[in-house]
Amino acid sequence: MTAAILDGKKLAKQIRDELRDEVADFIENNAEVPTLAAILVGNDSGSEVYVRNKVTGCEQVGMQSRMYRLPAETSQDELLSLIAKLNKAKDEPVHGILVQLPLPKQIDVTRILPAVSPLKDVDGFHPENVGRLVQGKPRFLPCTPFGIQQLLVRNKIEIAGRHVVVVGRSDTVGKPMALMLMQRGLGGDATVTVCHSKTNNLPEITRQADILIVAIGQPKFITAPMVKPGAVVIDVGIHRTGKGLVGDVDFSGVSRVAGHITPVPGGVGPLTVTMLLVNTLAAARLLH
Ligand code: BQF
Repeated sequence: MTAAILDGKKLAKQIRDELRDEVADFIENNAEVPTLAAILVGNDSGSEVYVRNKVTGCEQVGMQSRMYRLPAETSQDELLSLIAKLNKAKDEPVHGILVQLPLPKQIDVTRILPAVSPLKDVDGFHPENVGRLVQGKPRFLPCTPFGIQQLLVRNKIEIAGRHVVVVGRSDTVGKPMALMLMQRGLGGDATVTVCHSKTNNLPEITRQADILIVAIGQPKFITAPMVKPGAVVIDVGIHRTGKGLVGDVDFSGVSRVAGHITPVPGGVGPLTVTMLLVNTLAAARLLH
């Protein structure tokens, strides 16, 4: 068997095409351009690329963005005061605010995420928005899980009733992904198992997955024997190596057993950025 590629780049382009029309409508009806504020603290090279992808994405769909670059030695209070200013943003509109992660170590992320207005929290990381997701009334869905859910739904991959195994339990990907897929209704109704670095007999569990979602942060961690023949494999990992980007999945081995697989690059990544744009338009609507 050789797996069908789930093309995230192509779907991202399609969703951006849809968004461009919706953004144009919004501007016509509200005389205001949906605007994203992106805060980058320090100069981590990955983060630089990610923020640039987001700014470029805004341009592509006709939204505005403002980038706030703070030096690596910025204090927590300095960051909090910029966020407070953007929360208000009276004279010039800011509809969505994102603080690029990870943050330098002098800043406690658990102090920063609750400081972003929950109505502008386009990453969906504010505790109120996390709580809403848990209770089945989401406001902003976290971008990576949102993108993965769209990839499955729009490729007509059955989710309801199937066994999804999520490998990784981060607050940004694994945890919200599990919640979204176990939710009732479209894009949900799955049976979800969450595994992580301390799970015993991991291959025994991953082999039971109809849909295997991997966000464990270790290059080529999932190998062919860990995958059930015909399974759908979603690779969230991104690792820079001498031979380019690789994911958490050993693509060449796993694509021989899986039914569907996402590539790296061009799989989940472009969708993560695109769902941020979707959330920014949603934030602009929320504030009108
Ligand atoms: C692609 C991210 C880890 C930690 C913080 C396109 C992106 C990546 C890959 C991108 C990511 C990863 C982002 C590709 C944003 C995804 O073509 O494969 C886009 O920009 N991402 C982030 O903002 O923070 C992260 C991963």
